[in-house]
Amino acid sequence: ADLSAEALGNEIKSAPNPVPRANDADTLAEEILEKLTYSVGKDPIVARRHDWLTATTLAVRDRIIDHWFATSQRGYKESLKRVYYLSLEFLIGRLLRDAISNLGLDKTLPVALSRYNINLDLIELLEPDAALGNGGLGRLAACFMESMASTGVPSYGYGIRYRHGLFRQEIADGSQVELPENWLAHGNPWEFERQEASYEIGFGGKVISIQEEGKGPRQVWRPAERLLAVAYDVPIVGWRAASVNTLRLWSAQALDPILLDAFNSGDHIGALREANKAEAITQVLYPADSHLAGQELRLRQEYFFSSASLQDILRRHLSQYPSLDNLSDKVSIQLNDTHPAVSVAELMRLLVDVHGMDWDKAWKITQETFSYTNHTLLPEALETWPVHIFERLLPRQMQIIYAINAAVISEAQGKGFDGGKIASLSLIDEGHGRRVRMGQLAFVGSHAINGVSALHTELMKETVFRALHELYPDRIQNKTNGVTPRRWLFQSNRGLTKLLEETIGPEFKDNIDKLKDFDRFATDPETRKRFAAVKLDNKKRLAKLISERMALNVNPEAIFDIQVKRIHEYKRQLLNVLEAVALYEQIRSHPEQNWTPRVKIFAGKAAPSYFKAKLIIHLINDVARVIDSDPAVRDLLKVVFIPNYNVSLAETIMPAADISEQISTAGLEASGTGNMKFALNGALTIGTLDGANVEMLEHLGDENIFIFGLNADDVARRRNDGHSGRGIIETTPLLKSAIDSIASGVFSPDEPQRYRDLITDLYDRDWWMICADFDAYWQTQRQLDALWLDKDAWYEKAIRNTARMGWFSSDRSIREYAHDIWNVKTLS
Ligand code: B1H
Ligand code: IMP
Repeated sequence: ADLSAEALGNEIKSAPNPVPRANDADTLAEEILEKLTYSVGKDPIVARRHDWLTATTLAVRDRIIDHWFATSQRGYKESLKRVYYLSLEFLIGRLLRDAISNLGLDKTLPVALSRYNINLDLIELLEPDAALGNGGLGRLAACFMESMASTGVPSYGYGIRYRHGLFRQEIADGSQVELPENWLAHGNPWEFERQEASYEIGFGGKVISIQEEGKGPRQVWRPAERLLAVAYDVPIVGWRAASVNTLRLWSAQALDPILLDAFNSGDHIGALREANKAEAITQVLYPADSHLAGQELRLRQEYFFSSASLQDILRRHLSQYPSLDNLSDKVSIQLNDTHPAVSVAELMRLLVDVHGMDWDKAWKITQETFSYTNHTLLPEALETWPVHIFERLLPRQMQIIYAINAAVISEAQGKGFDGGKIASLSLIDEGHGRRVRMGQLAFVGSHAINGVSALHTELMKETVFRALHELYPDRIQNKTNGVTPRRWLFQSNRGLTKLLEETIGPEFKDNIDKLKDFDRFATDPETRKRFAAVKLDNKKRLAKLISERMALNVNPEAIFDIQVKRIHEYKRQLLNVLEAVALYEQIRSHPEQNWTPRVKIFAGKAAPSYFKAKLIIHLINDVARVIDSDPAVRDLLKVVFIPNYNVSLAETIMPAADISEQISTAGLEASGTGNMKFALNGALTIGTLDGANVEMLEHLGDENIFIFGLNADDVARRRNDGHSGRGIIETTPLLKSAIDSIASGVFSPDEPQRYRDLITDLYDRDWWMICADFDAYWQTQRQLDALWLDKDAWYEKAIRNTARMGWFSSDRSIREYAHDIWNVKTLS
């Protein structure tokens, strides 16, 4: 492969402006037919729905490409600073609806397709859901890409083109089963392979010191293994095609086998083994959310995509500017968590060893270029790597980390830091068999470090980064997360979008702050009625999906109480299911009472190796089955676990919720973004004072959100005082009875001991404060039951939720990053 900057097309300094295409249905229909015929190669009389999807995608894609070139060229012509978002995860989901809506084709395209008797709503369901991420962190990266395109931030996302994204989940006999996911099976019409944009990536080997005349020694890394990173580009189109940015995903490829020594010596099999080893790097996404896998292959993934991205960034910079001296004026690199943190050492290596820059200057440029977002404080998710693995895989980068560490430590000593503080800010953890701390590395290599909600940012300063914050008090800042209203309101809730247009007018589509105008409709009886009708419609759609996928009927008139997110102990699905069991028992023992019908809906994946999370899934399914087979209760309470939660399923679920469950143990959910999607669509939140819930409370007003339980300080204090659940269980009859039922096998008669581990945890430790918060949670749920009976009051609050959630748009987050961290202008 030709790796040189010169070989990559820098000659084109300008190009003619693309001729704008007509957007009428006739033109679109013609273009789709043309694609079907000449690109898909199908005669319309035999074309299947999938062929029509491909043809439609290609026709839409052409329109994006025109804008794409315009955006890139503007970047060059105006010498704009570019933002690079480095993330090991981009949970983008389906792209067709997004593209159609952002290009403004959502009225005409369905008409065009109807000429061929094709229904857009049906064929779009055939698009695979690109699940190149686990959960919130990956979806945030996807919302940010769309918002950067919408607000006109010249930017690139860099990540990995996993051959297999997050596993598909099935439920068999109540348990999670993981099946491989194969999103590329039918090809991917959104991507463009760029064989010409490929870079060599090395691993292992040794570092040699070369003495050059008149200069100091120069370090040269001679890797033992080498492979290629090949680029695949996906265009990301912003709202009204304001701009089109690039998501560049790297795929690993063996170096041309002819170049391999093994091949030269006739060892074909050996050469192929090398090829397989190389390609293994981008085979699969690690499926543990907020938990460190710790395998060597993961570190290889991290370095692989970091190095390829940095080489590409430097190549692009040098194609435009004479040197790297002005790199930080023209480049901002955002590290999405510590997964790309090795970039700090790699950029130093490229600047110093490869481009011959002196160390101090390189360090200054590095810090000015990088910024780092922290997404979790959970100890089990903080990335550290054994020094011996790091050293073996990345010997030069390890040397660089030692050198950086020495400088930081001497700075801290100069300021009189004691041994304890030095140990805690050091890039090397000496306590656990010597490990490299990626958080500390990302921190010291960046000029700005941010948390993802106000509470989380304060906790960062007090906990993991306490010592570094004392040393560099100006670096940590907050950037509260957001979600894109295009996907999470306009596309997924067309009924509500229409109602908004007809009440407050269409301006909110370009300025989401205008949603506030909806507030004064909260007391209007007509609007309430229409809002309720939209909600019911969305609930019917979800009910239909549940009935089709699970052969289960749910009543759309009941409260839809929904918790969808990764299954994790700290997110406390167990608290929710305990409440369901307690409610079940109450309904059984007091059938005469006027119970409010409820459907409790769960969905979410557990990491395949996370035993307790999988046990919680099993419990939810067991409870669902028992309740459903009880004729005395099943019309009043239903528990449903919908398999295989993903972005597309979320698009149907979010608009259909009456109650949104955001009940993490306070202090542990960094932000949450599902909370924002639900509230934007008019669900009422039951939640703890955690993550962005705290700021939602401020924006919504405390009468419009249902907060319960311990706060983060309470949790920390109780944990310190050796809290356990036993005493609480003994004095809380509802809780005790629910736990006893589970423990005695009421829900698992075939295996009465199945949930023993969960029960023991509650009694002995209650680490997640489930017992501690149970009563407050129960009471708050009953308050919601009562409110449901007063539909006027309910929908007034629901409407105010939608009206007041505009601030949680990811456009607002991106404008803050652009202004406070990246120093780039936005269009609006
Ligand atoms: C979040 C992760 C995460 N925080 C490690 N941390 C991973 C950590 O594969 N891994 O090794 C994967 C993911 N994900 C989430 O980020 C937070 O828990 C949410 O609270 C937050 O809303 C989201 C986006 O900031
Ligand atoms: P890259 O920056 O090399 O990845 O180029 C991506 C796209 O940017 C190209 O397809 C062009 O549309 C545009 N581009 C690249 N180089 C130039 C240039 O020198 N002037 C204007 N546009 C350019």
